[in-house]
Amino acid sequence: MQGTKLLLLFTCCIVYIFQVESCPEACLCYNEPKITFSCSQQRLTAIPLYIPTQTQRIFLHNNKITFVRATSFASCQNLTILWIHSNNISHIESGAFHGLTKLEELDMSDNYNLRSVAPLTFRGLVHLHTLHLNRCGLQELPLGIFQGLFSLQYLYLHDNNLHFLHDDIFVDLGNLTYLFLHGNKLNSLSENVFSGLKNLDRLLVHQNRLDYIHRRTFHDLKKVTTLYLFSNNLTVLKGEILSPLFSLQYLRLNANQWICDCRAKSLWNWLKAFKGSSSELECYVPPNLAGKDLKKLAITDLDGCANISFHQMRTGDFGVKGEEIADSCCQPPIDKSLITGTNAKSGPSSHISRVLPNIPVKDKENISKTKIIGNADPKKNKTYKSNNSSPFGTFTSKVDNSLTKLNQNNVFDSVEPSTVPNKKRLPCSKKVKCRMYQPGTSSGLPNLHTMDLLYITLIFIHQMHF
Ligand SMILES: *[C@@H]1O[C@H](CO)[C@@H](O)[C@H](O)[C@H]1NC(C)=O
Ligand SMILES: *[C@@H]1O[C@H](CO)[C@@H](O)[C@H](O)[C@H]1NC(C)=O
Ligand SMILES: *[C@@H]1O[C@H](CO)[C@@H](O)[C@H](O)[C@H]1NC(C)=O
Ligand SMILES: *[C@@H]1O[C@H](CO)[C@@H](O)[C@H](O)[C@H]1NC(C)=O
Ligand SMILES: *[C@@H]1O[C@H](CO)[C@@H](O)[C@H](O)[C@H]1NC(C)=O
Ligand SMILES: *[C@@H]1O[C@H](CO)[C@@H](O)[C@H](O)[C@H]1NC(C)=O
Ligand SMILES: *[C@@H]1O[C@H](CO)[C@@H](O)[C@H](O)[C@H]1NC(C)=O
Ligand SMILES: CC(=O)N[C@H]1CO[C@H](CO)[C@@H](O)[C@@H]1O
Repeated sequence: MQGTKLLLLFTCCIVYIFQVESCPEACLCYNEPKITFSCSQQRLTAIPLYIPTQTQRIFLHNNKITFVRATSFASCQNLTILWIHSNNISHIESGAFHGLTKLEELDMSDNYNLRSVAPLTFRGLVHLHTLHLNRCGLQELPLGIFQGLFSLQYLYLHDNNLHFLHDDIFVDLGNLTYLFLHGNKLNSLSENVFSGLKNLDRLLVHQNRLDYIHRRTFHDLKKVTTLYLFSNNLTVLKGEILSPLFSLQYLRLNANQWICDCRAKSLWNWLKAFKGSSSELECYVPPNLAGKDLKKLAITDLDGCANISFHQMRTGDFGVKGEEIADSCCQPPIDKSLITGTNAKSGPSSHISRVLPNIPVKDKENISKTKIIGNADPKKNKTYKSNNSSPFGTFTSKVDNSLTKLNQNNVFDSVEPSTVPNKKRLPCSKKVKCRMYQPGTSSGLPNLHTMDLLYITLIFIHQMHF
């Protein structure tokens, strides 16, 4: 009995001494279940200078820490868990986590002002299995940032400002099972962006700005069961792109701008064969199918090629690589020359300006007319045909016909009074006046002609007079 009392007193003394000697006032230090140093929600503006070297877990979340020094955790060789989320960290000194070879979990989420991390920040964290970098205002991830993180299983990068990912950035993450990239500003997924992710199970890339996915982007993702791509700007996605996803069970593709014409056929076929569960795919164009679920259409609804503008057509077939254009049902040879060496995202005008030097004058005009067509809103004009199965998109021969029609019916005929002699129309053939015609301002042309006629008439009257 007395022995127990003595032991209790002794223990108290030891704990007291330990706390006095090594635990800052605002913090809580305890040894079970693990040696823990906890100072959360204490309005700390800096990481405590002295953290016991034997510490295995450090909790510093919900403070106002702004800075992580290279020396902050350097002595804690046995550290396995480090939570510094929900602070205001704007800088991490290079080497801050060096030597923490036992670290398993690092949570730095909700440090909105972090914005960037140095390439070597996580180097050597060979036992890290969870890394939270979500809501850190990250604008980019440097090449090699995840190099050597062979044990990583959960990587949270969502709700940042990422607009680009380097090829092979995840290539060492053979154990990764969750990759959360949603809520960023990614425009495209390149061929090798997900290389090496052979054990990935969940890939969330929704709520980005994706308008291009390379045909081989998913080539390593044979174990992915969940893929979210909803709320992006996808217009075309070939079924073949999804075919490496052998294990897929849950697929969400809703809230994109799907083009439901011949270009959607391979996706339609893939979806028919898909055994898992998938979201709706609301058609965006053509107008008569807008809002309908691609999965519920008949394959014959997808015959033909919708009459859509460059602006609407951003995905897939309009991608950076020529090969992807070649097998499209809508793209003609001329578009190849348009695309070669240009970016999928450049607008019609930049296409044209880059293409001009290599193209004979006649073709230039054809292209500038294509541009006019591209920008015009078909719904606003009488000449718009709701017959979507007509293969307008085949720009080569068909486009010239419809363009000629457009010129004849829509511009010249509606503009020129029928009484105007034919030869009066000739001066406006190519060089000067027609160039002034701007897309969407068809009223510019009639004014020009009226002015011309007026002027000619005036001169005529003038000469008659004298
Ligand atoms: C780290 O843990 C090992 C094994 O548990 C122990 O021997 C060593 O003393 C610890 N290091 C420190 C600095 O506490
Ligand atoms: C976070 O730090 C920035 C400077 O990096 C400062 O301007 C801002 O006021 C801080 N925010 C809070 C909530 O403390
Ligand atoms: C997965 O992690 C284990 C141990 O952490 C490691 O030995 C193994 O090499 C990793 N696998 C891959 C594919 O990197
Ligand atoms: C991209 O998609 C978002 C939501 O999915 C939409 O709000 C936005 O208008 C789209 N942008 C373009 C250029 O289509
Ligand atoms: C447009 O191109 C086609 C063939 O590429 C050519 O036959 C036609 O004359 C061109 N039209 C104009 C107005 O230059
Ligand atoms: C395509 O749209 C243009 C207007 O943008 C229209 O003049 C043309 O007739 C359409 N072509 C077809 C085949 O519907
Ligand atoms: C649509 O156009 C095709 C030829 O381009 C024609 O055969 C068909 O009758 C048209 N359908 C309608 C509804 O106008
Ligand atoms: C014939 C016709 O409806 N023309 C219209 C084409 O579109 C322009 C601009 O959208 C209108 O101003 C024209 O009336």
